[in-house]
Amino acid sequence: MTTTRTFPSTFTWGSATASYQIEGGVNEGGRGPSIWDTFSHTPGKVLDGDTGDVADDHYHLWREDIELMKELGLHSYRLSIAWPRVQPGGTGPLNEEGVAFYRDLLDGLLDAGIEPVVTLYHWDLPQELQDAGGWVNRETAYAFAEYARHMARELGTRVKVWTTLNEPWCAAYLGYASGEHAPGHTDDAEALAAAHHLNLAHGLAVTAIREELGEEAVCSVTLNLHVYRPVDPGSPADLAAVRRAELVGNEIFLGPMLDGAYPADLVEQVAAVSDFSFVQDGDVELIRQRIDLLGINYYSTSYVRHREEPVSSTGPAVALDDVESLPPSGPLTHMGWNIEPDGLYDLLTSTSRRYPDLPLVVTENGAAFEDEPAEDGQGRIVVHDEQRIDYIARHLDAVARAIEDGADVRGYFVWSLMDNFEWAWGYSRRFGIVRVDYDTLERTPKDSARWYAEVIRTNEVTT
Ligand code: GBH
Repeated sequence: MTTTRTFPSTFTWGSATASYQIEGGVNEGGRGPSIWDTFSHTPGKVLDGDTGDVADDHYHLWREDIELMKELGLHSYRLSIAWPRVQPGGTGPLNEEGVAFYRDLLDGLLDAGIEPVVTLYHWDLPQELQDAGGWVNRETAYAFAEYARHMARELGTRVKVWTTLNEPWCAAYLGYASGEHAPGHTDDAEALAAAHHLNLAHGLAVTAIREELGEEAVCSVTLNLHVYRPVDPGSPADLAAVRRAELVGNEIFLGPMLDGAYPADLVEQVAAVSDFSFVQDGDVELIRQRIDLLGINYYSTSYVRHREEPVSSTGPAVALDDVESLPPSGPLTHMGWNIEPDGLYDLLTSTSRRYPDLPLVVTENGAAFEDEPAEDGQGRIVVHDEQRIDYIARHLDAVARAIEDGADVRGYFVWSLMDNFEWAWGYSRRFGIVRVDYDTLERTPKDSARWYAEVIRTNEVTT
């Protein structure tokens, strides 16, 4: 039995990347160092010592990459700007050559009929700002707003959709609590301060963009909202554990950004870690700005339960010593994440019910699998990535069902357009629908790319 679902005629089909993961050219065109340059060059931080020095060399090959997007028929492309490329020190003068790079790239996209969706922060903080404390320092939020203002001024005629931050959860908890990401700190109190200052950065940036561009500008933020499932749905203790996980994982961002307050039970829950004294009077008013779209990145679910004997975590879980996360089970992706399309359905329908006037966009969804490139007999490389097609198809089916059931979902962006630097996993994990050969930098569309082009062309998905 197969099911075919049709998407609304106005649905936006896209794919996504991020600057540090694809650009390379780290010492070119006046770019300054970012925390990911420092981190990836620190032995032991990234698998196999991989760095973003060359990555996909998109800095030089972007014209070819736009051709690929054209062949796919993408409506839209989600990219991020490397802050240290356009403002090397994080404050102070702009680097004209860096700004010109993005101006040319955006013009190339617009000429190809592809609408750019621009993220201002996908984790590559200028190193100089880190030297002054990074996201633990409140000043970083103000620096970010000035950078956003510059970008709005410089690129505002080319960019309609702006995203302030990508996944502040990762920037705060992986950067400052687990240390898996740059800057590699392991201090739970720092992670909470970072989360607040990222929230503040978002609000101040939205204000700055609107001051520059007026109501023309479409402002958004992208969150990796977590779907936590109770191990025993009949257990009140497990349900309470889900709530605690949601507070630290989701509500710490949704609360101030969209509801106008940090939930009281969140503040209470983290009390042993932090007194929240970094929140100043009036901050929440600065953070809570109207946004026009909410970006959601979704990959998998987590199963949690109440833990009688608290265990202190060395991972990203802050103030969750009494919440146990089960190891993922069932078929897993190459990241070790479980595959649960219904999690996306639940997330989209519940978020849309909670914020009925806020359109949603799936700004990332996709999967790493161990692709096995082969020769097609005529010397061409082929990648039969059936598992990736199956993953994306089932998640698109979930998106279509959510829309049928009333969720206001406007678009979907596959992560990722092409294989790239997968953070702490380096080049060992491939998310692309286009293969990148890291010796030759050659791009080869995988079967999933051809399949996705057909989804876009027909505006429907069959599972
Ligand atoms: C996104 O992060 C990033 O925006 C993107 O740059 C990245 O390449 C892509 O996804 C793929 O990783 O840790 O077992 O509890 C997603 C990061 C993935 C972090 C899911 C939390 C929960 C699984 N998130 N993860 S687990």
